[in-house]
Amino acid sequence: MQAILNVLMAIWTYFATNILEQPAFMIGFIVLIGYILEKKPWYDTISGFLKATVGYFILTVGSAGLVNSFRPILVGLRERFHLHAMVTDPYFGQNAVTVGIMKRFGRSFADTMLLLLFAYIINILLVRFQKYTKLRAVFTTGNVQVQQAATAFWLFLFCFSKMGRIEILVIMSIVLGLYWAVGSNLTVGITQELTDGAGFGIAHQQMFGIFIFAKWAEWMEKRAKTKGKTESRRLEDIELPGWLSMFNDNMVSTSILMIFFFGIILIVLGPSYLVHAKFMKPGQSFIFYIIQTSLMFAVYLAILQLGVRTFVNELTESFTGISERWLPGSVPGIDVAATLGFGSPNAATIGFMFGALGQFVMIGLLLVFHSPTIVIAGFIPMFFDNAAIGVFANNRGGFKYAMIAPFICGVIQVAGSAFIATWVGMATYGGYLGMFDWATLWPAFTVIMKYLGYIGIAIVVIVLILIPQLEYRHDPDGYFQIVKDYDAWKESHKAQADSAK
Ligand code: ASC
Repeated sequence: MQAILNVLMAIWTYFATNILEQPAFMIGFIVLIGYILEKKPWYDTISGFLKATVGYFILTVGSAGLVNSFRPILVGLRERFHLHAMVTDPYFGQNAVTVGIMKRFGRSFADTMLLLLFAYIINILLVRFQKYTKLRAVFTTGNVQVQQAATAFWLFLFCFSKMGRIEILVIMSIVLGLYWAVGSNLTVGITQELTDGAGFGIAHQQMFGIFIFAKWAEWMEKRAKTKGKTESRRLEDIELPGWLSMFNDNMVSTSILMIFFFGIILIVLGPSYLVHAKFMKPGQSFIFYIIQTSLMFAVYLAILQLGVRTFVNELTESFTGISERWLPGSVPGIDVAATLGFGSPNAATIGFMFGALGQFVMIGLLLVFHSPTIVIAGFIPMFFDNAAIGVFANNRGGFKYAMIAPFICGVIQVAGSAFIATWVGMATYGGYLGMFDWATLWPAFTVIMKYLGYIGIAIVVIVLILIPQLEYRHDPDGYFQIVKDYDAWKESHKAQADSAK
């Protein structure tokens, strides 16, 4: 028996580390299997697999390029000013858990693979029994699942430090599996509308945030319209006149905005620090260093968007194979970066800038009020959360919300992360995940579970289960149609909207 279990575990570990945690292969294999089920010719199947995998790898090159170039610059602020500060970044957070969990709770983090397995199975079962659960999305971004499992492990141990290994594993798997399924499901409708039916949802770390800000923008805009105010147009519908027209071009606007944005940060860091920290070569021109660094932002953003264009069609076409056979009415949840290839490309840049502004304002407040934890804004939450929220808020409400929503998000990201990381003791280990859901929803779960114990767990589970039910009730006819037949959904939705006018 033990031997069989060991073999199964080895197979799972192989799958998890090589495929699940490498979303490019995960998406590639989903396309491969989808085309096989659709009985496509073998050469189309192989082409689809390669295009999807290569496309996703291109997306990863873009997003890793952004992270690797700009994270050190922001983290540099900590070193330059000798701050004892915690960095909000999923990898710093994961590191803090790996280092701290033994010291703080006397537990090792070796069960992550099991946690991933159970939570993943729960996610798939929830979608399989969709008739009852109303859940439509399977999480496929394994790299972020590991970070979330690590953070959740700490939060659960903080609430239930005496709980045994198995109990905690079971409870965590249920809550995390539900969070993945429910969060990703929340994004399905708005992502279908943004992408005009590309057939995916988001599987990342700000799914609740995106849903809330998208709906908020839509609601605010509707309310403004009924009051007869002028509408907030979408960024892509605005044609700037005269010299401002240069901002109509996404590559140009991103470059200019980033030269200002990173220019200021790099000047604050100063050339001597930059040379000392090996960012700049001795003797290199500071001005050209600033320009080049800032322009790389536009380069990586363009790469990221190329990646999205490369794989999305394959994914859209092939997933019907899987959904028809195995998981009817479902879509895959994928990396949030994929949404940055849709809507207005300028919305991503603007969302990032305003999110950063919100984060800096909140960091200023932490300093002014002598918060026990000072936050250094990590690049990943600053960019990926706010860029995506900018894209969605612009798509549903208009350009005003592409600024306001990320600004509010930035403030909350820093405040929520500082609160939770200080309270549960992760701040001491230098990092916290920092993305929107982990600065809001998960701290709320933690408060509920810490004070209400098992009843708290029950409340969290029930709330998560109820969310898709409420969504379904809101629109029982369109709820599954929007994934099964987007064009038909669009037709009937348009007819409804017209008759409401
Ligand atoms: C994360 C994380 C990353 C990025 C990436 C964005 O949360 O861990 O590596 O965002 O997924 O494309």
